[in-house]
Amino acid sequence: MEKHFKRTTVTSALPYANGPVHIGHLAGVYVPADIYVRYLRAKGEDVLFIGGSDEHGVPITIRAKKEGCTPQDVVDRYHKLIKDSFEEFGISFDVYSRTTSKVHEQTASDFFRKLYDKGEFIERTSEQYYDEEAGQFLADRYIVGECPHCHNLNAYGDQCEVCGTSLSPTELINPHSAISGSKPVMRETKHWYLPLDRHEGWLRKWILEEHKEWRPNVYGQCKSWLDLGLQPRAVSRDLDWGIPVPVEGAEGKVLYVWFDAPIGYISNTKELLPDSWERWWKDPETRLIHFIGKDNIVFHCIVFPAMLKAEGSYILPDNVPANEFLNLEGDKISTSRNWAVWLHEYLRDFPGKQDVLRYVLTANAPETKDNDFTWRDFQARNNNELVAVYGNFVNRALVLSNKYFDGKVPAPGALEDIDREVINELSTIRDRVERLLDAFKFRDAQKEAMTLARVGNKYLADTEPWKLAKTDMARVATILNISLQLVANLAIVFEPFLPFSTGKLKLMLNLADTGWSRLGGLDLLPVGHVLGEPELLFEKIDDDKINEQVSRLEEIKKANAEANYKANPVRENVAFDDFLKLDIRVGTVLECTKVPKADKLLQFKIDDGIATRTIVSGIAKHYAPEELVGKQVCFIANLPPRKLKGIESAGMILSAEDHDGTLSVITPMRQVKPGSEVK
Ligand code: B3M
Ligand code: ZN
Repeated sequence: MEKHFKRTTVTSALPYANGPVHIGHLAGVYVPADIYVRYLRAKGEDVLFIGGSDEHGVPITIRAKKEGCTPQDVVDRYHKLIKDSFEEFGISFDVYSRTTSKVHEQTASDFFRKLYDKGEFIERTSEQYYDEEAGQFLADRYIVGECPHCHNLNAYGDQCEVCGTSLSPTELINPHSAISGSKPVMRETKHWYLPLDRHEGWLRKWILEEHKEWRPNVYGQCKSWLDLGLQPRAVSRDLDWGIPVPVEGAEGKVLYVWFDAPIGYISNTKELLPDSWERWWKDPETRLIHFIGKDNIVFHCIVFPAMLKAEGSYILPDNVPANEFLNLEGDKISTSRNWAVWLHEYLRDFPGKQDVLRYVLTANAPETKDNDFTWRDFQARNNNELVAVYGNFVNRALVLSNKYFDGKVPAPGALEDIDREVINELSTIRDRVERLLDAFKFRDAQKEAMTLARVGNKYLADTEPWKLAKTDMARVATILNISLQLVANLAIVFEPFLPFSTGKLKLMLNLADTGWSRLGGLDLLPVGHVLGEPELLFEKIDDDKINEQVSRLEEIKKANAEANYKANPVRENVAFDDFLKLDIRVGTVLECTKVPKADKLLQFKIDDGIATRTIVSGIAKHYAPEELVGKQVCFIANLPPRKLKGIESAGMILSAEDHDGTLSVITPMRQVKPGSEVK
């Protein structure tokens, strides 16, 4: 049975305040969240939309160091930029605050303290690298050294990007600090851990049994985490940027950014509603929904719920509609490679066209799989859908009403079949769109709305009222009355998706109130109602504008390719005989599975022509194991075997590494016999 809720708390991921936001953020999190919230508000439901900037974490401190300013300077700058971008795109937060706010520091600190007092943490002492020159402990990523496997001199403390092996900093040969360059020393340090293993039982039941309705990507990710077994997670760090751990003897330690950030949702609610915030977080009749991207699933579905449960007085999320990623012109969006469409730049190049981007991003929403944004598609959707269908219909209905009825809504007469078809279509629109929005299927919901505009456009094209004007004014009145009612319905159904154009349309219709419940009605505009001035709702985008964007991206691509070559210059020549020493062969993948407790490793069983060979490879982030079964791969057959996570690996699978670090397994162009040599 459907549970009844009194109100809904909607959160959207708090973006890191160390860079501007781009179309990927908008498509994956903020536009869908905003559509949902606007829809609930239009229905008259009680809803709160919480946003804010995530202002802690190591990357912010690194950025500050690089720029020679303080972390506070960095977050001040980007918090403002991000907040402005959201406002300009109509993301209708009830509150947009930040994790450096006083309220948040207090809230997060109290939250930690409560869990600490309840005995919900465990304490562990471990040895970690310490940079004596910089006077700080080093996060794994900030230790560099020689890879013990392939001898790349610039391997990171968590991974060698050349051979793909997961590392821990203690495995590096000749480690040094990426901050000062000095040789770090080992120091003991104590941290607090959230023992997720203790929570595994109820999490399994709650997610795997009680939330089967979650999106398959979300449910699947949770299941695979749970099946691997949960481990305690450190919730503190040795760092001088963040919220101090509120416990004696914790000097120099702060809350881990992923501990304090989700509490930010609560703090920001508190900041907005100091007296009634608890209702939005603790009342079982409140429904909590987290909008996030797929890289945040584990934190919102496992870690944060465990924190809330441990605290004891909070509700848990009812749904976490996480999206996959949006690519740009076929490539992964990347801040460091400047491969992105930044929101502030879009607005500079396409002023006033916020809705066009909202529309295109929803039409291509990465709801079930990664999706692609291309400028050609952007142009086509604007010109062929918004302008040619929606805009055209609205314009014709209004201009004709002006021309024949002096800008007043005419009275309808007897209905014909073609009218009834349109009215039928209208009578089911509300149901269809609601069903989709309630299921977080924004892309299909918007498609339904556009279908209604198509129906209107076709209706006018088929009935041709401009031809009837000389002979049958009563018929023209009926057609235009129905058309105008359709236009008014479009103003309701598109409001969550296209708020700016809807505002404009309402002015043109002189329509003040549009509750969602009136959607589907034929009486939105009473007979005799005086319409406003018609204007163009959308305008065509010409080739020049698009070509500019495409060539900008081409230049960035070229610059990135050059930079990549510079960073990875072709190595010095080797003797041909040395090359011949390498025995590279083709094998067929018989089995492929994840290696437990190693998020980067896959274990292969490979038919190498004479036997079945086990190879472990660090490509788990790039492939799902089932994708590789049955495929042919190339591997080095004569490397000495080595143990990885206790598994003996006999060889190395070859992959190509893209500029962004994405790995692609090398495979022969035609099927060959397993064991064939590569030369
Ligand atoms: N700042 C990560 C991200 O922007 C992180 C989200 C926090 S949500 C509480 O993807
Ligand atoms: Zn290596």
